[in-house]
Amino acid sequence: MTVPPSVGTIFPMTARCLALLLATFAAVALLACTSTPAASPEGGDPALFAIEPDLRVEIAMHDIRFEPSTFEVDRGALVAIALENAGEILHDFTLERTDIAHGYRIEGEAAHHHAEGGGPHVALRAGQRGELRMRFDEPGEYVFYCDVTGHRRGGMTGIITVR
Ligand SMILES: [Cu+2]
Repeated sequence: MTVPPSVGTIFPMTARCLALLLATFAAVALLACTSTPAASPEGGDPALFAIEPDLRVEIAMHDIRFEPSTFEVDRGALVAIALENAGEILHDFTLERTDIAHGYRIEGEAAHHHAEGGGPHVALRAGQRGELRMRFDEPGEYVFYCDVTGHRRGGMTGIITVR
């Protein structure tokens, strides 16, 4: 003879399952929020956009090279680099040195999130434009490159000479 389960034994189990289910949904929702932060179309120091740059340079990103890949700038000058992704795939302009004063603005939706505290880095989708402003306080040669996998090794790199 089988004993039918009483209401008392069914309900606690259902409540526990429901609680577990809700907790799982909450965890998934939280994970979705933390893993995809809102990508900002601008970053760095906004004060660098409140003043006129001393030098303007236009750099096109092709598949896979920068054109031009070198330019010179005076120490202490504010340089504005107008970037355009003229290629078919995602590219970025990344400065090797991460301690350089900079600010950027991207037209349209940002390709991805830019890490807080990182150096100059502007990622652009095909056809997208952006502007990166930087000021170099020390003379020397500063390497920039595209951080998309394989691009730097493939020759997508350049040098800024600060006099
Ligand atoms: Cu690239």
